[in-house]
Amino acid sequence: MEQTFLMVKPDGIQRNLTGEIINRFERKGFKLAGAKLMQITDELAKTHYGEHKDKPFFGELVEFITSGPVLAMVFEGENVILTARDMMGKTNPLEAAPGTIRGDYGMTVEKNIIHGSDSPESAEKEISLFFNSSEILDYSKQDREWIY
Ligand code: DAT
Ligand code: MG
Repeated sequence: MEQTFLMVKPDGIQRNLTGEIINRFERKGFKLAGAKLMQITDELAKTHYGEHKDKPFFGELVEFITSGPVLAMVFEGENVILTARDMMGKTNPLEAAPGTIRGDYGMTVEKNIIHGSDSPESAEKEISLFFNSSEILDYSKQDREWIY
């Protein structure tokens, strides 16, 4: 089953949106396969956001993502990568549709609450960057037959 990497950013944690965010993905029907609260190091932040290293906002992005704890998560389900991106909404919360996480709770592109992998390649890379294989759990869940 497809897996994606999702992360509640420091602003989401500080604003008490963690439970709300987990709730949305759980209720949709996705299955939590891994989760941990962590303080991202400067090195991990730079690797994770490597594709943006030449952008003018890179420094501030690294500073922000390391400014407090984040909740790193792996969610699993059919088409979870693209569906989770849709549920997050556009990068700029002011352009994100109501009903999406960023559309409902965000105001600025710098503090946009959540990260999510944007492709199968980035999902695989990001999951292995943040999690050891022993931290991703393969378990049966009784609701599956009512979801699929
Ligand atoms: P996304 O997080 O939707 O995948 P992205 O990969 O283009 O967006 O950018 C990564 C993060 O960088 C984004 O969540 C917030 C920040 N960012 C993007 N564009 C920005 C901009 N123009 N100014 C400031 N921060 C920006
Ligand atoms: Mg991105």
